[in-house]
Amino acid sequence: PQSRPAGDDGVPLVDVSDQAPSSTPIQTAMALLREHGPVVRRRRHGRDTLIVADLDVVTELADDRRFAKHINPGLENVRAITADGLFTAYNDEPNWAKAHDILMPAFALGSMRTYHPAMLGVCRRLIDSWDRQAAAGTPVDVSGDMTRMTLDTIGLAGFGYDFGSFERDEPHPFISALVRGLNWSMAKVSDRPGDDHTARDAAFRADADFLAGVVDEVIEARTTSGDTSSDDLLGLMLQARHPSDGTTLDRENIRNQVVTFLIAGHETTSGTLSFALHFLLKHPAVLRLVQREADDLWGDDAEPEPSYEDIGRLTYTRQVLNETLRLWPTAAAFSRTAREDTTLGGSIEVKAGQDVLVLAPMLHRQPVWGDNPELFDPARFAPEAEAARSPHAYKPFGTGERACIGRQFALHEASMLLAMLAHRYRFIDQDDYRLEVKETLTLKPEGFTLTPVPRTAAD
Ligand code: MNH
Repeated sequence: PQSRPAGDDGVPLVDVSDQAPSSTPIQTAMALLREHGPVVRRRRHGRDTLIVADLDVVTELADDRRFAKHINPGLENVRAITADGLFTAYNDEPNWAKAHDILMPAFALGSMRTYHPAMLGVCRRLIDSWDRQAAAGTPVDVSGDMTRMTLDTIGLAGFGYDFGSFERDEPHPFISALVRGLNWSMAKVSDRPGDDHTARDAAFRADADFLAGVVDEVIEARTTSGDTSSDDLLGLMLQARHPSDGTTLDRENIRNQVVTFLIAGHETTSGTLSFALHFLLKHPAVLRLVQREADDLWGDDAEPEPSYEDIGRLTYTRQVLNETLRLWPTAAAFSRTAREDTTLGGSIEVKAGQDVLVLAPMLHRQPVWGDNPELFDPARFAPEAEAARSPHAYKPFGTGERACIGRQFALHEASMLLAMLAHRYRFIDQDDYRLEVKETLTLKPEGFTLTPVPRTAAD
């Protein structure tokens, strides 16, 4: 890349037009910031993107009065699948506020009580599968199994639909199409002007139509069943009327929301669980503490029945997940846009409508995290440590009114599974696994396996 010294505003400009499209754009951007500092202007084919990780700059960007969510080129491409669903809606699209208002109560902490039994059922599916592998002494495909688990969870808890992922060797066809669709959205961002992508784009259209068709069947099954309960996301969307105007969401928007939840609700959480298991495998003392916490709740009960309340008591397990999302926030970047012409960081001019990319993995490695930010240490999330730190130093769930709606859902599901796994198994690192981070639209450990061994009284 062509790097020029800092301009008048002190921001290094790096032209990457001559670089081949990267299959790891987040890690490539991380390397750029490691080399040039926490604020960089990246130029590609004449288009500039300001990429930031500096705490003061991110603190300014988090002010919803000055900045708002920006639908960046990647999300713009995802709109071909999810249109005005919550995640990809423009701020001023009426269906954003409408769906947000209708769905918020379904994501409040207390609502996890409703999803808890479905989540627990799916944890048991995973454990049954690991028990079989443990008996055979074969390693488990961690990312594959975490994806099976989170997909079945959002399907059952959200829509009463069973993907039956543990009965399949290959991913569910819906997921294969989804993954190809998301890869298309990501790859398209680095298209070079003039290249011909007709065949690729046609294949994408076929996948997008297939996804819509599957979701329409799920909705159709519910509406023809005569089931008018509203205790899951689908029921709520079909029944709930907006508090102020009394209307419901239209059918096409419901389809966009269902696809949105299936995308947003499973890859991110599954990546988080996979990274967390990687860290537990490499940090036996941390694993011990998670086991202690689980043992305190469930003793040596081989088939514990975690209650909804138990999950709130898994405070150390929660710290492990927080620290995992510090080092590898699985939805690694989000974009902000200026509402008016303004100045960032004292000298960087930003025009109204201009976008700024926040690179969370680098924000999470800034000096506010101490002088050894690469070290995995869940004590960083002890209550006193958290209280002493700026809330803007940590943004794995985005920021402001467009922050993640599913945070409690993800953390409830993930802490339950992690604690249940630590309670039941020790983990053998049979391949001396070295972390390699694979990027789709989200991050996950590539080729990560471990061998679970049921714990005995001596463990
Ligand atoms: Mn989630 C938005 C990260 C789990 C549903 N999510 C976001 C954003 C981040 C994010 C970051 C903001 C993106 C942006 O500003 O452009 N989400 C995560 C992570 C996990 C996660 C790291 C798991 C760990 N998300 C979930 C789950 C669900 C979900 C689980 C649903 C069941 N997330 C959403 C939705 C949005 C979102 C919906 C969009 C919210 C909005 O804009 O109103």
